[in-house]
Amino acid sequence: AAPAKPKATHALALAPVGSPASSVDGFVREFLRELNYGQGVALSTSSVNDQYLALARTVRHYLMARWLETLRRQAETQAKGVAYLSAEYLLGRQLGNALLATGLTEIVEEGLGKCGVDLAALRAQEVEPGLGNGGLGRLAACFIDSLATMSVPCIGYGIRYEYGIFRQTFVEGRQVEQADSWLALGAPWEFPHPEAAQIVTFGGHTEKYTDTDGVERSRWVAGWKVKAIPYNYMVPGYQNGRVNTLRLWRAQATDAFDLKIFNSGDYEEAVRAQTFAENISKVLYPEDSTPQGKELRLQQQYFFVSASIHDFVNSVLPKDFDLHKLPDRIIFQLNDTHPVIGVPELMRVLIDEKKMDWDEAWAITQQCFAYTCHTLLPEALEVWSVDLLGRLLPRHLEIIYRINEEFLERVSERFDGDQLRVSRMSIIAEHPERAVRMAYLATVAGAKVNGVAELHSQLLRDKVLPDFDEFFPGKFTNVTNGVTPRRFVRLANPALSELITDAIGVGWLTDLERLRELEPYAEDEEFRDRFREVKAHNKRRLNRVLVERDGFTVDDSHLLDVMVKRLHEYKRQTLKVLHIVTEYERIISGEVKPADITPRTFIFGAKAAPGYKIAKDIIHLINGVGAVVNNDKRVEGRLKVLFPPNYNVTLAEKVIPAADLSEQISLAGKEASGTGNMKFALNGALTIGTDDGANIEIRELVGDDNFFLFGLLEPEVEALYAKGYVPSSFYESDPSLKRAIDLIAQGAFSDGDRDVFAPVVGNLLYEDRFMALADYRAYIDAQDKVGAAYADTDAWTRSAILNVARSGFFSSDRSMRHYIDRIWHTPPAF
Ligand code: Z16
Repeated sequence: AAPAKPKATHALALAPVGSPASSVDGFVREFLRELNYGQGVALSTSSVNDQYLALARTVRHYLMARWLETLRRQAETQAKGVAYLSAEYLLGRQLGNALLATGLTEIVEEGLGKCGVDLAALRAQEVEPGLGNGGLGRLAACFIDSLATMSVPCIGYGIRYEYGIFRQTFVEGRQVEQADSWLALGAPWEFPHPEAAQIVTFGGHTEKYTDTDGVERSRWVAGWKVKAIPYNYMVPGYQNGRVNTLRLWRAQATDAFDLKIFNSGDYEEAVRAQTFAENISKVLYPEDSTPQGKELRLQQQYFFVSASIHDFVNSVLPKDFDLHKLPDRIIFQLNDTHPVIGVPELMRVLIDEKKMDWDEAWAITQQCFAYTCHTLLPEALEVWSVDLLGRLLPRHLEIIYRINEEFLERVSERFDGDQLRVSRMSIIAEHPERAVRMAYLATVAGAKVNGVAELHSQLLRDKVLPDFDEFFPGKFTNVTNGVTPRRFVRLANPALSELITDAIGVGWLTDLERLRELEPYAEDEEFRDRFREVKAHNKRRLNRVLVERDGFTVDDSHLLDVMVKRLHEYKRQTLKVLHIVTEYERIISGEVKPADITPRTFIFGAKAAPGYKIAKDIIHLINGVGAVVNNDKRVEGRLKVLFPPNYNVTLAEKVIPAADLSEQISLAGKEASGTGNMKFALNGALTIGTDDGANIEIRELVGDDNFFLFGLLEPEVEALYAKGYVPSSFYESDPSLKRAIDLIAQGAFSDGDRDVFAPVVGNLLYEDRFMALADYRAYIDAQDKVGAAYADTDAWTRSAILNVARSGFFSSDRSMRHYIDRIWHTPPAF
């Protein structure tokens, strides 16, 4: 059954006994108490950070009674819930969301005002927890927000990295990474519970023994261990009285440093074990989509998954819980392959620790996991060498071997000893080295496997795992991603939110399909004026942020053309650069007069994985192009290229609401879904995009007239690869492409130095894995249409309004409803 619509009741009516009074004076009292007694400072001498910490703690008090009540009811009802297992949560700032969830924003603003404190300044003081890379981590954050808002029991499990995604700076246009010390000024949102630590073991060997019941068993004699300390975070629903939990683990040494060695003077040796253990949760791996097979990464994965499963089985569940009923109580959702080691871990817990027999344990395990795949890139599908896995987790390797053996036996039986098929489907790859294919393990163990957009799910089924689809009919499914409208519409775009509410009333924030009611307003001239004023307002707001942050200015008369996402070749930031260079070349060659083009500001935001050389070169190139274009008098200020460093959730919340044009230009078939694309459409930007990922669904919904489609289709991409793709032939046959590439090659954006960008140029001409040159002509033509369309202000605004009105589908509440109904079977609890 479809879960009931969450109620958007006003928070004031819900304040339970024991929570601070929801009045301005009540708030002021609480705030000053936190400042004086919590921070130990007087208002008159307090720093902005003191005030921020005191405010955060005050706001969190308002959620406390609801959190405790949620936990109490969960313990009482034992309702089925979700354990979301994710190595990443890209949460964004917490204060604004907590204020929105409690409905306290106005009271707080007024109360702080009485103290002479500016809420905006305190908001700006928060350092966002950047515990994720990009789409996958942000998706996890959106999903837990939606589950809390829909009153569905969920516990998010992950890692409390001491350092999140690196802080990006540019030095002479090149990316330089800095450690992200997000905890340095205090962590007011977390609740550490060292007393509830779990022990996680690694290494050693396995041995056979005869148990007291006479049964032959395997046991793991581990070589070393670390402590996992849980840090709890509140996940408040939107004004519905529910607060779920996010539990992130920190690694700590089981023993304090060796005092004897310390006293002997060898200080480094004395803390060696400590340093080693604590490295496990030290820093987030900065790879998006292309993980590195590093041992520490596998340690991180097992560390958080093992701690989480033990925590759930031994601490969350009641003492007398019958583990045969585990599937009625929990579903572990695997966010990509990162937590898939949880499959053999649950088997080990059930068999070795709870003494279940194999078949029983396997039947339970298969009902307790579901797996979401987020990519198709072969280099992104995680594989762990048998050598490493056997060294770090010998018992798990044994279990994986047996799962594989029994699985392949069934395959062989079903397909008459078809050995080719058996080796294709083996969880263990033999080449180039023996290795465990984590996606296969997840697929065999998971009750369901889903992709993240229609096209992606279809390709997953047809191209990546066709044998498995045949073997497990009904296991594969699609759930198109979504984004939370609380953060990405209400918090990020208050002006648009107010306009929407004025038009269609309240309630849409938890029932986003209601945005459809805006459709008729596209024809309303006054509404269009107000809509345009909202955009202009958001551009001015962005201007203020960028002036202060980077010294950049944004002109609100310019078309704001935005490409923000991780730097990756498949996403094709180079194609965007080729467009900008083409426009620039048209001007300096005299082909067009600056006054005749639509003035545009291009905004980039992108971090490159520190070891991804070509991606870093592309960042350098964008900055090089910007430096030249922005300073060339001949351009007359009609083109501007801005690349604010350190794009993150906080900046996204300012950039997206200001955008006119959303760049979603990945090579067809390569972007699993994209979620930025949804945020832009919901904020009234038009998309220029390929037939890829969720772009396809966006276009179907908003309509062809309100979307700029270009480029090869996925089957055409495949055909071109098959036929043999020669990028230089496009360069030779398209003079405008040739001029753009030649400008870069000749050093026009590197002070005449032809070497600096030679790797980028060479890559494009002689490799171009993602066919930027093949799509260049179509892209330029589509961009010319964009420029012309923007000149018709009324028609553009109509399209922008229709983008908002028709994008309600992309609420993560809808994604969650699909998971709940088709995969998890976890109805709202209360
Ligand atoms: C990631 O962010 C994604 C895929 C992946 O394998 C690893 C990481 Cl860290 C992204 C996809 O690239 C993107 O298309 C998708 O929208 C997002 O995951 C959420 O599903």
